[in-house]
Amino acid sequence: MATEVWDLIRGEKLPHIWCPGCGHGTLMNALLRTLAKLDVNKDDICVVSGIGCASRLPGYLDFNTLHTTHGRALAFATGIKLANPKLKVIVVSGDGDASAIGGNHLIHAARRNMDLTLIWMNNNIYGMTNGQYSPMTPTDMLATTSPYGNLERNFDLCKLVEACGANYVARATAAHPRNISTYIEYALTHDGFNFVEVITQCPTYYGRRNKMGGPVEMLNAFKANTILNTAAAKLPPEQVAGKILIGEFVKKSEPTYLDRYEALAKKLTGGVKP
Ligand SMILES: Cc1ncc(C[n+]2csc(CCOP(=O)(O)OP(=O)(O)O)c2C)c(N)n1
Ligand code: SF4
Repeated sequence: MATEVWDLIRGEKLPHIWCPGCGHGTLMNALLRTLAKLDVNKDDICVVSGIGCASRLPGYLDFNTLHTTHGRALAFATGIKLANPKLKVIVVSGDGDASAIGGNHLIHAARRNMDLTLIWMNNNIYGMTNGQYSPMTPTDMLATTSPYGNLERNFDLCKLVEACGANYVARATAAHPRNISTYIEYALTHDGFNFVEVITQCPTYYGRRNKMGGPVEMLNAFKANTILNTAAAKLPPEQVAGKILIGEFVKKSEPTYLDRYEALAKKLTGGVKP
């Protein structure tokens, strides 16, 4: 029997904590539909998170789930995967969680090409703690900790993860739910470090403070400012400048950490299980 989305939700945990119009809900919807389509066995999946609005997601999913400490989800997930390589381990994280306090874990999980899927919800702000700027808040934008405009520069985490050596890197926005599902499906069916960035809207802290309108206006802005990377490659740079690039940036099948680990174990034991 085909899996229904409702079968994958912990109904008793609802209502969820997210504000009306929060983009994290769109991501959860796309993730659930993809897992239902793949007809996964619940016991084979483990979803791990750190702390933040984004990181509350696993609590609503009826799988093995682990809500850990801020920034450390990838470290816990690495341990889970090494202890039980048969599990499909999915990490969900916010921009603060994975690019600030958890940035070092991200670099090394991607460098190892560790067999994990990281779904990264980038809403350009620390939502849960009332809107401090994050490493993803663009210069000059307002936050509770940058009331006169952010002095820092944000950066492209997809490029960082690519440089670290991940097997798969893709980006979509909450205005592109079909792309989110396509990229998550690929990530969940391939080995190595799979990174899917989803740009989400935080109307409560980022949108309101920066006078971007409500969730609908923020989603329309994502749509209006987005270009697929394959289309962008055919355009002159001035037409791409300032746009959000979405698409699949890296798609390769280099040996993963577990490939190397298993090869070494075989070499040392001659294939005989201790
Ligand atoms: C060690 C530690 N430092 C700081 C915090 C406070 N804290 C909780 S959530 C959070 C930011 C979450 O932001 P993000 O990861 O961008 O997710 P969002 O809430 O925007 O979805 C912070 C700073 C914490 N819980 N633990
Ligand atoms: S504060 Fe922002 S990120 Fe958190 S639930 Fe509300 S809209 Fe979403």
